Amino acid sequence: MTHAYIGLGSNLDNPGAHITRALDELAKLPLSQLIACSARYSSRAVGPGDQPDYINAVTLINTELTPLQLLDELQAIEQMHQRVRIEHWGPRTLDLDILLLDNQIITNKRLQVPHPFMAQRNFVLYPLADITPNLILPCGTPLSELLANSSHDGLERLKNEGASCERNV
Ligand code: ROI
Repeated sequence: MTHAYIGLGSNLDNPGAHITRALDELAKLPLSQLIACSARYSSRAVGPGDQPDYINAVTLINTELTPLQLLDELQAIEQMHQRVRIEHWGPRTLDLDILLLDNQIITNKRLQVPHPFMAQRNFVLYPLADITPNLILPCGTPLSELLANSSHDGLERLKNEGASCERNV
């Protein structure tokens, strides 16, 4: 059984609705249980051009899927949201990122864990801290240390509505 933290992001076609649906779909993943959801956040887009703001959240699941099986399942959910990759780091209906899998370090051509950019992204760090404030990353760095060096700029905590989670925070 692996603890998997998954980042959710959307900035197209009613992002809040995509996040709500994705949470329901994550709750139905095979061999897995949804354990906790962060609050939702509105966040200024990181990336090229003038993109709409994102809605971001993080969930924690327990899973018996292998890392690549989990990745396949997440990509299938993204496809159900008509995810189209128009441009690198461009706007998207739904992005599901594997952030952490226990203390595993994975460098595979399809999957890198921990997520390579998570430490620089406030829209990942703050929701993670909602779920597990005392989290230590596989490299030994406490999440609290990353948060202390992370700006709150462009990030707004929203009310958590409609999430299908046993433990909303
Ligand atoms: N920017 C924000 N604010 N939130 C995201 O989820 C997000 N996802 C991305 C890129 C395009 C890097 N920018 C983002 O993949």
